[in-house]
Amino acid sequence: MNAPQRLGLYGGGLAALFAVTFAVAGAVVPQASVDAWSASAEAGSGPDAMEMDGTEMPGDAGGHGQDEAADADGAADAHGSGAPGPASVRGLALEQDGLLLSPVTAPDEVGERGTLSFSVTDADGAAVTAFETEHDKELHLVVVRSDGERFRHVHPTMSADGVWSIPWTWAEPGTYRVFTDFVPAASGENVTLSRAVEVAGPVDPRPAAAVSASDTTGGYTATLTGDLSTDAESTLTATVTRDGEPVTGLEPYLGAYGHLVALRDGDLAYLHVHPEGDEPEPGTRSGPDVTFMTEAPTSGRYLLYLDFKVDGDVHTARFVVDTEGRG
Ligand SMILES: [Cu+2]
Repeated sequence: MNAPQRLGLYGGGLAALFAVTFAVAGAVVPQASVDAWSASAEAGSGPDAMEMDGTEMPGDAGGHGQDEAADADGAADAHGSGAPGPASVRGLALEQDGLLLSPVTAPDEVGERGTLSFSVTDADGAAVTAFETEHDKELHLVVVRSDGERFRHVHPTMSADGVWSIPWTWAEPGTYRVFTDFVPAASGENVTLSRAVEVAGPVDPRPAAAVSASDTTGGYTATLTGDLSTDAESTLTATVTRDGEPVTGLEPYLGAYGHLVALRDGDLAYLHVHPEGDEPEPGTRSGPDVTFMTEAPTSGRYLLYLDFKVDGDVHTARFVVDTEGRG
């Protein structure tokens, strides 16, 4: 197939796909999310290439946006016009660097116990089985509803043939974004792939996220200080307290004393965040502060999720932050 024909097919497929998406999810997905996911798909990936035969890749030019995003960490790598800002935008497509996220299998209905599973495939359609350990795990799975609710960050296990799975139950209906964050051994470069998954049922989406730098969960209060900047990497510090007293018993979790996931409100673009400081030794304790470095790709509102571990339990606090700086 030549390029124009192929593009035509993708175009038709996309039009049909989004028509269905609107019909199914129009009531539950913020329009901004749909627009952004659509724009992302048009810019970068053929969402249905994978289902057809697992081998047909988007055209060479098609993945350009993702390439730039992936390279953005590497500074002066010029890809010509339309280069995004210095911060990387990830996770808006099921393809990056020639790797594809397979369709996600999960329970069909709310409350149904089952398994969530998927694989990562290479350009030949073969499942990738060699991953590097990053933040203590070979693959991080983040699942969140399009309105930022029902966040989960978990770690599935991989079978010998490259199928990742984890026991799964949906607590509420809605449109979910399923992110996989990993480093394939072949490239050593971090990749974030995602897909949307629909869970049928009536949805009562949360109102627009209000800015909030503090959250209480499981008796612990986490408060975020520092500015999220579009101009440069900046430092964000989460401080954990209980009954007003600083918590100094934070346990190592995922190679740090906490793990932060940052998503752009509206399209759930996935930011790269890294903890500051050396990896803690097992058995050590820290707190009440945990410090992270990140940079926002655009001005606007971001949803931040902090996982921290105390007395063997992992808690997740959510913050809603607007960027500082230009814009
Ligand atoms: Cu993880």
